[in-house]
Amino acid sequence: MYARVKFLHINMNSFQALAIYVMVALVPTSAVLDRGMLYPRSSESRSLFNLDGMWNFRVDASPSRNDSFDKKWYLQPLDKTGSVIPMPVPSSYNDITQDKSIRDFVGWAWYDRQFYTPATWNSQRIVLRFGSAHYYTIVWVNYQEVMRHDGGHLPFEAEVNSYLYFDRVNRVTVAVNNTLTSTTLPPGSITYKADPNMYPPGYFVQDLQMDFFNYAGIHRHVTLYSTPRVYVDDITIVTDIFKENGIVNYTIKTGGPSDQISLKVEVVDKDEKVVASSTKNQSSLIVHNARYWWPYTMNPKMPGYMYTLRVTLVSVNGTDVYRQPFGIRTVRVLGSKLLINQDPFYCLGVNKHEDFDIRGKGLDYALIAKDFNLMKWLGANCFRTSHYPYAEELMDQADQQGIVVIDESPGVGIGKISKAATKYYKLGKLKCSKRSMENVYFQECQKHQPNKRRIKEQVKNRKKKVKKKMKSEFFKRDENFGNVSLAHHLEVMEELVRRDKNRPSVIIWSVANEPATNKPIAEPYFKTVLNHVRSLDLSRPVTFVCNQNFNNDVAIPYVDIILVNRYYGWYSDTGHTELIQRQLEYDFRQWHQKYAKPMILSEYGADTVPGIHRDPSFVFSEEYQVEFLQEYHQALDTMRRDFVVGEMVWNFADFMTAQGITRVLGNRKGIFTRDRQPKMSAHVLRSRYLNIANNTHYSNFEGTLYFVP
Ligand code: BDP
Repeated sequence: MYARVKFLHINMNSFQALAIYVMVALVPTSAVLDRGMLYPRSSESRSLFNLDGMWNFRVDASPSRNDSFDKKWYLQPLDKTGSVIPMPVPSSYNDITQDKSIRDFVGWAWYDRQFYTPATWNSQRIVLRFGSAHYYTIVWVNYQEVMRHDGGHLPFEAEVNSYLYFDRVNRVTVAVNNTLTSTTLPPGSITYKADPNMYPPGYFVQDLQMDFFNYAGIHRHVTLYSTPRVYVDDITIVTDIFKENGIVNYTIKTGGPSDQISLKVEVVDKDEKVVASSTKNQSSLIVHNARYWWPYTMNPKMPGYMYTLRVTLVSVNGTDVYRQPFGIRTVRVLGSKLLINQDPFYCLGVNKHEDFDIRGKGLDYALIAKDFNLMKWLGANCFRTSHYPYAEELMDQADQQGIVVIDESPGVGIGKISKAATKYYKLGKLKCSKRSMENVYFQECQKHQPNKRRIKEQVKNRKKKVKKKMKSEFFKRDENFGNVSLAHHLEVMEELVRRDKNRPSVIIWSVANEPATNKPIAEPYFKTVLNHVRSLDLSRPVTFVCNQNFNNDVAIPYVDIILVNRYYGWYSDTGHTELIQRQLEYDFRQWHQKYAKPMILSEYGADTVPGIHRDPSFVFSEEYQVEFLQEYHQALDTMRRDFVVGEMVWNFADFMTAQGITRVLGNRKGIFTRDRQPKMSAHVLRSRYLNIANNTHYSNFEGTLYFVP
């Protein structure tokens, strides 16, 4: 990572200025992540072998949910442990069968399959990689454990050479557990129903703190790939612009035995022309007359221009070639503006979900293509990966098509904290100054939370009642702001940055959605998470998505840009569209007055059942959704030339949720149905987005390129 510096206003010619700029820009300012998670790409030195397809599948529905481990299912073919069914990979397993107990299953689900390793890979390094699996995953190859991974939505991999056979068939076994607890991301909880008159022994339910179906399984590609023994492990690219030139700051990490190696690093344009090169593992390259990466609404003629950093590593062990796509662009928050390549950007946005019939959250190329076509049809130039990181194959489309992404972690609904923990937090505060709590929150928490002896000492002098409560509630750690949660959150953010840091489409990191940032403990927690992400990547603004109020939120001081979700006229003052403008404007102006940071309305929406019509409008009708959105638009129009830099409708499409009395087959706030047909609101939003894209004076958008109905 590199220090970002402002342009130097000194009298010199532009080449001198550029040279100085590059020198200053090269100062490393943050710890580079310890290892890489490059997307598996074939090259003259690398091969891929895809393990997608039909796997064997069975769930461990034993009352303890642990029979499979007691009986060591991982030491035998899965079909020897009981009856298996075919299960597609990638896909969620929930909606594949006719069996309700599989749809709603909570616990360990098991997969296995056989494969052969290409004999030509014998002398290569071989890696087994999962694009994602929900959530806690253990992987065995030929009955030996090779890796564990905590959390869904992000890739994990391990070198598997020593586990593989080249002369006979191999087996990969996967156990994946979708249980959500107070320390997972997203958090949730398991409630045991104790009343023997009403429930059978051991009956439990999974409670969610999120509004989407808890789809589970192996959701993305499973890939076996080969590299030479000495290989390109990681590439970090941070770009800058200087007049018409692009500056490509890069760092290469290599892996394997540290033999003598030599590197060739080349910037290659779309015509395969090498436009800059170096032989160093860390340097700054200048691309003269660069083509910048632009969102398609800011440069419809050449949106999403991608270069390739071609890295060739030569060692006595052979040659490795890796081609990393990247774009040349900058993102800056300046006053109340959000700038891309120094030009103000206005987000005409949608919030999405990875969600579709049958495959649930499983990777689906047809759906990705359709959704990008729909976003373009709509005139949307921006989406948020609500509420977790999306597939790499989907993110590639955002890069290539020039659609901007707010990249969000799975930190959705962080909010549960027991009364005892709140009390304990306050108790801790008495001992440590506020300052030390904030600065060394991590260490302080370690002192405070898991240390029973210390807690015991402190509660000794307190009333018996409090002591009892603290013991029973607090030691269960039934809250989301504890040390375990924080450590996991930091790790997940590292995984996300590691995966997506080179994507030009990603302009903002969002660490969470709607956490309880009205609670005092949220301040050190989010300060720690936000600052950690900043330390990993100084080149993008960092934020979380907030649903608290300007007068009670404790974490907004630590963000670069304010994202707020609002449901005036839906969850409050239901049906009263006439109040929306007043309420939204008052609210947003208060935030702005207090913090003077740019703002995005990151969610607003109303459930709408397609085909239901009411005039005058009535909740759930298509007319209500249209009227509701239009009221928001009027309020946004009074602020968008000022400090509001974006709007994102909730939601792009209807999506599945848990069963509940407020959801009729899922959340219906989509402007498209779940099968991607437009409601009336989609046409209204399209007209607005295309008009703004055509008429904005903020961008260098030229002429009328879109049909405006
Ligand atoms: C917001 C949440 C989102 C929900 C939405 C809703 O961020 O996940 O789906 O409300 O209730 O608060 O529709």
